[in-house]
Parts: sequence; structure tokens; C-alpha cells
Amino acid sequence: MVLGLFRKEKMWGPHHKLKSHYDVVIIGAGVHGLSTAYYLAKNYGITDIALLDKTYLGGGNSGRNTAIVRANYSTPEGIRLYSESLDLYEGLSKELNFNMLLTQMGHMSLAHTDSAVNGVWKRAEINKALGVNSRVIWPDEIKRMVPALDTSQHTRYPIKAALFHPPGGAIRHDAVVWGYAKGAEALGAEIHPRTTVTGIDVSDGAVKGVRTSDGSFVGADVVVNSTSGFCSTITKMVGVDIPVVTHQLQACVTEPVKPFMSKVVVSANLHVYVYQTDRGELVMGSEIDPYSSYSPLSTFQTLEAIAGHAVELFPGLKNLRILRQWSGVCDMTPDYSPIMGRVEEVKNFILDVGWGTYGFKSGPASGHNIAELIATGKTPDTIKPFALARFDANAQVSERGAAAVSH
Ligand code: PYC
Repeated sequence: MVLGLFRKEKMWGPHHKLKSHYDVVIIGAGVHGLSTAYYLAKNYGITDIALLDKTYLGGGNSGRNTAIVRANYSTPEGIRLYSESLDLYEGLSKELNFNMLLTQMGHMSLAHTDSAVNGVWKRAEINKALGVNSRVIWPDEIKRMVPALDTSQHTRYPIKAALFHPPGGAIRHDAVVWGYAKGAEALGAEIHPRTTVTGIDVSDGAVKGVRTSDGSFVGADVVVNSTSGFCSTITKMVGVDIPVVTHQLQACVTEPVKPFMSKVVVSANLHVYVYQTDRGELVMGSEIDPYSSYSPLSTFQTLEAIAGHAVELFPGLKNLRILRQWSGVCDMTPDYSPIMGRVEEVKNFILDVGWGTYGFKSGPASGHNIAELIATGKTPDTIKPFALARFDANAQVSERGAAAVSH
């Protein structure tokens, strides 16, 4: 491993041979799976864990998001979960002794229509009521905070107001993966990259273990589905259907320029968001593609839409060159909230899926709560509202209005 050549201590432990049984098998070694393993080991002393991933570490959505963190959601259930996550993110570099470059630059969601202004008002009020730092700001203050924004009132979608959330920002996504991986391994968890799960054995209504692409059967007392992109395929292996449709989410990054903006700026009406990284690049992303797909390939059509909308907001960006473009495959549920917890039909099979375009920011809290569920057998209050059973009970948790640019 290249990093290992330059560091005194090796970043990862040795390559393990899969054992025939573990206490816990976690499918998916992204931020969610890794944080689950880390908190299981750290908080409950459960260390007999195998994390299986079909690609390399961080090769799924943990390495394909745009690294934004925030807690300014619109439902009490969502706000509690994401604000728990933001709290954990704030202490994570220290806890794991791994610099994750958290920058709490402030997050601004623009409102260009009367109904959007109404929406940000409501979000600000509910955020405040639950202790999350958010407030509505108006064009003068918006312009002072981000002078490069076109706040003139003659544009196609003039900016009328914004929801400002000071603790929002970005954290280096690869570093989060590496930090949790290092922490989980140090406590005894095994990470098995390039190990695809091809089947899950269930008998007498309980999960027994998983089958992998090299022909092994790996027994487990508990199996956790922490995958993204293929979460419904994995869940179907235990005979359960989940209401998930996959869509691509695309993003890109420009060449670096001198620092000129210090906020994350999101426009749901224009389906675009923009922020400048510490290196000076502009990270820009869009709404999910309007058709469903499992393709990992990004498209020129979406790139053109992102660039066009970004230039509408920031006319000064018009001559910047795009360096890279990428996409992730997002598992969208009907209410744009995740599916977390037990599955009634199959004992000891646990879901942490349906993370749409918001999985990265919830990774620490998800792992923390899923670990508690596994160790104690009790579903923590924070994740109770996200049970699969909510769809039958008509108790959806609609985050459509606050899930970034996707609504
Ligand atoms: O929810 O902040 C967000 C987000 C950004 C990109 C995709 N989702």
C-alpha cells in the first residue's frame, strides 16, 4: 500500500483470511459500516466483526459524495439524527487521532420563491426549537457573506432569502473512511475489501451467515446491511423487499482559484450547490438524475446543467475549467429518509440503508445507533422513526424539502 511506504506505522492491519464465523458480519465497508464496527468495538467490546466490501475501501458512496455535513433538516426526527452526527463529526479527528479537515464554514440554502421563503422560515424555527443553529437571512446579509453571489433582483430566479446554518460545512470524506477503518481495525475488526456477498442464508426465521464470491460461507450471529447503491438487492437475499429506487447523483470539481467564498451555497430551485475547498477548487453538484439507473458513469448533460446553474448564481465562474466529474448511485426511499433497524420477518438481520443523497453526513450517528441496537437488542429512540415498518403504518418522515437539492 503506497501510504504505508511513507508512514512509520502502517495505516491498515494485515490482510485477513475470512474465518468461518463472526459475531457480526457487516456488508459494506463505507462510513456507515466502518462506524458501526468502530462503535461496536469501542462502546460495547464486541470485536469479532468482519466488514465485507465488493470494492476497495471508500470505493462506494463514501468516496463519491461531496463531503458536506449539516444538521438543518426539516423534520424533528431528521434533525435529531443529523445533529447527533454533526456533534460526533466535531470530535472525530481528536477521537480517532486522524485529521479529517473539518471546516465548519457555514451552510446557506437559498430561497428564490415565496414558497421557498416560507420553507426556510419553517426550517429555521424547527431547527431553533431543537437546538440547531439556523436562521433566516436576507439579500443584504447574503451579499455581505458571499460577495460573489449575484443577488441582483433582475435574474431568472432572484434570491429572496436564505436559511443560514453556521455549523454546516465539509469534512474530508476519504479521511473519515480511513480514520474509522484505522480505529475499527485497531480494536480488532477485520476489513475484507473485494469480497462480494452473493447470498445470505436464513433458516428458522433467522439469519445464519453470508455467502461470498470466492465460494465461502461465513457464519454470523448478526448480519448488517450497510450498503449503498445495491441495498435492495442485498435485502432481497433474505426475501424482503424494500421501497427503494436508485438514481445517480453527479458532481464535479473545478481547477483551483484563490479563496473567494467561504460558505456552502445551495439552491434547491436551481438544483445546484457550490462551495470552495481548502485547495481552492469549486465543488459543485446537482439534483439526482431524473431517471433511475445503476450506472456509475457521469454524463455531459448533467455537467452542462450544473455549470449553467452555478454560473447563474456566480457569474464570475464562467471561465473556470472543470477538472473532474463523478457520480454515486443513490438509494431513494419514498420519503427521502433512511431505513434503519430490524426486519420483522428475519431475526438478526439489520438494515442501515436507503441513504439517498444524505448518507455521508449521517455516518457517525448511524454507526453509533446501529451498534447500540446490536449490542443491547433495543432500538435507540433516535432511529425508531426510520423503521421499515413505517411504510405500512403510513408514518413516513418526509425530508423531501430539506434533502439538499433533491426534492
Ligand atoms: O444534503 O447536503 C446535502 C447534499 C449535498 C449533496 C447531496 N446532498
